[in-house]
Amino acid sequence: MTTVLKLGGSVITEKDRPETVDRAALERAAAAVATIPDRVILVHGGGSFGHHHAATHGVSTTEGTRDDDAVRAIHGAMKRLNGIVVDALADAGVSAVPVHPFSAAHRRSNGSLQLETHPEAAMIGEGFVPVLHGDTVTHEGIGATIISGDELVVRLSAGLDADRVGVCSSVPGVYDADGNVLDRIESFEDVAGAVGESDATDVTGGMAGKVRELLSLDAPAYVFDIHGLESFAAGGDPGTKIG
Ligand code: IP8
Repeated sequence: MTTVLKLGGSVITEKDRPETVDRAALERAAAAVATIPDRVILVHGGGSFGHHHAATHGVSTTEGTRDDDAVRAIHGAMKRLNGIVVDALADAGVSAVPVHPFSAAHRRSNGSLQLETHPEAAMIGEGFVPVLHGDTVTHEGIGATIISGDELVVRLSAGLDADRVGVCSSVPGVYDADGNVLDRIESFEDVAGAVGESDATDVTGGMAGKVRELLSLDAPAYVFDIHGLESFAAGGDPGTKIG
């Protein structure tokens, strides 16, 4: 069994305070990850590290930059957060190793992502837990753009033939128009009116983008918050099941 799990940036950081980690949440998440019996690939989002710098420099998944200072600022912040996450996982007993998408991926001019998953397959085969993160990536024709953790989750899940996908976010699941958590989403049309748009400093698309990308997977995906993470780790069905 292979599990791909994203820890949302808004879960492990304090999103309104630049470059501030939510230690309690990160340690809780790391302890839960340590209990997952499957082979695991982790991805984490940008939270108050990446999004802050991306917004400052006007960079998004489609708005590129050729300003190398901007690339270093965004990538550097994400590497700092990745180091903190990897260390917390290691302290919890997880064989975590860092993987930086900027050095492993790029976009073609049409926006399609080029990312080999053989290195991650080899890592999990050897017992390591690769930990990737939302990042900036070179984008042919427009310099560099942002790659979201959600896009990485989708690519890794497909490339590694994942059996289960988890997205631990700041909300307990995907809400319907009345504010109730949906148990299951089988098509985007079911929820298009309810999932809304992203907030101002989230440059990668918020819940609508997540749902769209997760629906494209063969494996079942779950969106849940930190309170659902232990259940997901134990094989349960927390939050909203997508697909
Ligand atoms: O928080 C975005 O990743 P996400 C990462 O998963 C950056 O959307 C660099 C803004």
